[in-house]
Amino acid sequence: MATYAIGDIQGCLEPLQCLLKKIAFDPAKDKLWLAGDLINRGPDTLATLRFLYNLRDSITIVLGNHDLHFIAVYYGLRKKGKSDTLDQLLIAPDRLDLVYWLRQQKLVHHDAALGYAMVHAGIPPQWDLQEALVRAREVETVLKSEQPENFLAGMYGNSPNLWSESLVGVDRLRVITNYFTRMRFCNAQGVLELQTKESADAAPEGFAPWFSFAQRKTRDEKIIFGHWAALEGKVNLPNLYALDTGCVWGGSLTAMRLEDGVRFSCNCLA
Ligand SMILES: [Mn+2]
Repeated sequence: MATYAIGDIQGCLEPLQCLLKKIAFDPAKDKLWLAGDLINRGPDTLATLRFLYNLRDSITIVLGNHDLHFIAVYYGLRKKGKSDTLDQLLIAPDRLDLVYWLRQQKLVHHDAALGYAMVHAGIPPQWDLQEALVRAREVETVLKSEQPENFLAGMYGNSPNLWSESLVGVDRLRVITNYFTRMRFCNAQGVLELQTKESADAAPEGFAPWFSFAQRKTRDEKIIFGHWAALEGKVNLPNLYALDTGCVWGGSLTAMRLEDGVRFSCNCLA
């Protein structure tokens, strides 16, 4: 029995199946952690989501920005983008089950026994793991409620760019969601910079990668994350495991076995 964490799949079913074959994944014994962005941009969004849904009892998911985007489009609260590959999924007869399943998923996962946390983009430097889990729960509660529409409609936007306990309503949920699903660069206080998407050394003036601050409160926690393909799976800092190796851009799909940190990968076609 082993637990494998896999980075951004983005609807790339063939590389996913290649990877599961390579690790000899057995859903009866093994567990799969997915770091979010399961779907969109890639060629097989619907088939990928169905494939994962059928494995759901063995899977732990944190949602990424693309997963949330799909949910918002499904509810008619957001327009499809030019590069979206959501068409088949949006008209699939089983879409209701698939959306419902996605809405039940987390933004931050922590397994104390295994000693790992997982999030799609990152955890801002001013939050310890306990606070991150509490903040994530706020969004998760709304997302799985009977009426997620108000949140989904107001989820988009780059402000506020800093968490404050005094925030209320959708502003509060938006900044939490941006930290966990979109963040790359911020400053030591946690002010977000959401424009820049290049590699870690491309930080805009006054900002740095979220994980780089010496006083980051989760620095002693092992954190698995995806979202940032330009890192190419490398962070070179302790306790950080970047797993987005850019499959949808022609890179590779990566799995890490949590018990020993060994990585496996399959190549992806551009
Ligand atoms: Mn992402």
